[in-house]
Amino acid sequence: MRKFVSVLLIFLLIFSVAFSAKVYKMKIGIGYNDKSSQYAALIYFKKLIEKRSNGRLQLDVYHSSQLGDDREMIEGISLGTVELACPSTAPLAAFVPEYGVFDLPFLFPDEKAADYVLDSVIGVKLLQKLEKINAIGLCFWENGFRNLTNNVRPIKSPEDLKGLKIRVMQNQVFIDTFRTLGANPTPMAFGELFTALQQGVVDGQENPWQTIYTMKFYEVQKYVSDTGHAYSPFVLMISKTFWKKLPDDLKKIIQDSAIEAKIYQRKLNREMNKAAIEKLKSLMTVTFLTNEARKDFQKAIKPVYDKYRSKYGSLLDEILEKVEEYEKTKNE
Ligand code: KDG
Repeated sequence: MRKFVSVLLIFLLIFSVAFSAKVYKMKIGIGYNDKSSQYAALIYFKKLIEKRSNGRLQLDVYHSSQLGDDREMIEGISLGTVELACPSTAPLAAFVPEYGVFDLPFLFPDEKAADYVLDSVIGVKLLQKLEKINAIGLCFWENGFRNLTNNVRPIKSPEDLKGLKIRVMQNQVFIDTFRTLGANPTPMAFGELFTALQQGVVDGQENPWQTIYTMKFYEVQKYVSDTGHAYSPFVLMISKTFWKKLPDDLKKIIQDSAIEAKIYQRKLNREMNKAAIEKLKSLMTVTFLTNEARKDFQKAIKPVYDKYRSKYGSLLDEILEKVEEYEKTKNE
């Protein structure tokens, strides 16, 4: 009898180890390369989840659009063919229109204001809207404030943009903004951008400092201006098809690690942006806008706000109120 019980116990032990050791494999693809803060943070996230789950969670990270661009990654999440994605909010607006609100120019005065809004209930509600595309929104990371590069002339005022062909993300707010400024906006996937700049298909593009540096856009662009005209958040999301299969302890590991990696990513992103400005000074002609020129840009894009005010309605009001609240707390 004793022998039977011990054999049974051994059997149960082997069975439970085998059962609990089920491995959940995930992949994620991004447009940026392996020099970006986004890639570094995904590796940080990968290490956290793999260690905390004792290898039950495994993540493969693909950079440089190897799995496709933001849009394809979002589609992959919907279909359940990729497990994770981290796109900019701009292409996401084609699937969940509310996300287009972040592309309104000069919405946030600085990065901390963006954190204040995105980490508030406004952000939580927006993440919940991703259920519509079969996704669970984990949290917001940062792509950052976007600056304008081109190959024709230094941009010192809105007039300088007239007639320039500028690649923009695939998003109507960006198209309207650049059209309003007199440029010729050309929506294009990120993976095609370097070659388009090199071959002169477009005159310019807009992206954060560290993107201009790490993607080597300075090799094919002469001028950059610190327009900081829009702030792009990244959204870290996971396919609901995959999420439903996960045991609760692994869900918790993913959620907690995503937040920890967010803190790491935002900090690194800001440091890398600062460092990139310094490096770009010797590689391109860098123009810093005067306060007056910045105001001229803000005035020139006013029609874009007027057009989208009714579309984004109370969401835009809520964001603007929150930004005001942030300004007050900042000055206290
Ligand atoms: O990995 C990030 C890219 O896929 C994309 O979001 C970059 O801002 C971007 C752009 O201009 O397309």
